[in-house]
Amino acid sequence: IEDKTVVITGGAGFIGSHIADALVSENDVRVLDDCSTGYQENVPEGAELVSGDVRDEDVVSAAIEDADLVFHEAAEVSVQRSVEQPKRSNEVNVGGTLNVLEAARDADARVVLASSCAIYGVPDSVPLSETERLGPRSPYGVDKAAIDSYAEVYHEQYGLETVALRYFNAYGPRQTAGEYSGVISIFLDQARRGEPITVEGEGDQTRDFIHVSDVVRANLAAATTDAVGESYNVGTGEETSVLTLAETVKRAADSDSDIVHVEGREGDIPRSVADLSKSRESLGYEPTVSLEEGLRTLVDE
Ligand code: UD2
Repeated sequence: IEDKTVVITGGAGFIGSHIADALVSENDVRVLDDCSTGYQENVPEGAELVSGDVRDEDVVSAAIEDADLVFHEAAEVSVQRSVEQPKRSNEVNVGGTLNVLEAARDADARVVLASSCAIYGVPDSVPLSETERLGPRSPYGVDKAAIDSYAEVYHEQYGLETVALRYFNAYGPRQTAGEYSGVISIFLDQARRGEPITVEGEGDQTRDFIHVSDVVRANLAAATTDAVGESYNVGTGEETSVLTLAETVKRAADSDSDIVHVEGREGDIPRSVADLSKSRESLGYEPTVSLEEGLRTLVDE
């Protein structure tokens, strides 16, 4: 991808800033971010930062007006916060996406959107293929199911080139450890401080942990594929239990932390792992970073 005008919403955040890194040297990159959870320092040199909220239609349309390609990563990503404030979550996640899709229609730009495996909810079986029945269990999941469908409908109705990427559990540099953050950044933080690693419940719940560099690879493939108007799983196909994760993080960080069990989450998803057949076939996507390797490089940061 070169000589394009690229807009990355959420480009000061975790995943968006890594996409910006990958594109900034060969393209005009503009980041739209309100820096509510992102950081200005994450935006690479050479990229333009437009401060603004995706809920603001005028800001979004001005940012996308001359774009060839949009990566829409801006979102309220916390499942827990969506449970506390479902309306706010909808306004950011669904309303914000509609602003992006409308602006992209006007600009005739391709849109690659961040969907989520949260749209599957509690699956009948794993691995999860894209044809699995959707059954979101949180307002966040409902938001992502809606935007995943909007992407398809905008292609069918308006001929917009859209690709929805259903991210599994992403991790890597710049994922912040906090109350609302992903389990890997929390465990790593605990391991480094020598504090107890808090496994919620038995720890037999599973996830498909994908390194952010592989998420970026999937985005770059989605930006050029002919197979638009489609949704694709973006994971590794490897299923890891939370307890195994705790042990692996402890080992990778060479930590003395105890692994303790705390109360499990109500309505937690018991198993999650991606079937990558469709992504391999149509996007030519292939994950490259194993969990062990990804954790090791994260520890060395
Ligand atoms: C993640 C994403 C969410 C969505 C979803 C898709 C985050 C913060 N959330 O939700 O945006 O895309 O995936 O399914 O990235 N856990 C512990 N101890 C802790 C923290 C978590 O045991 O201190 C467990 C937790 O109970 C759960 C698992 O780790 O079983 C993963 O939790 P998470 O919050 O990282 O991610 P998830 O899958 O709920």
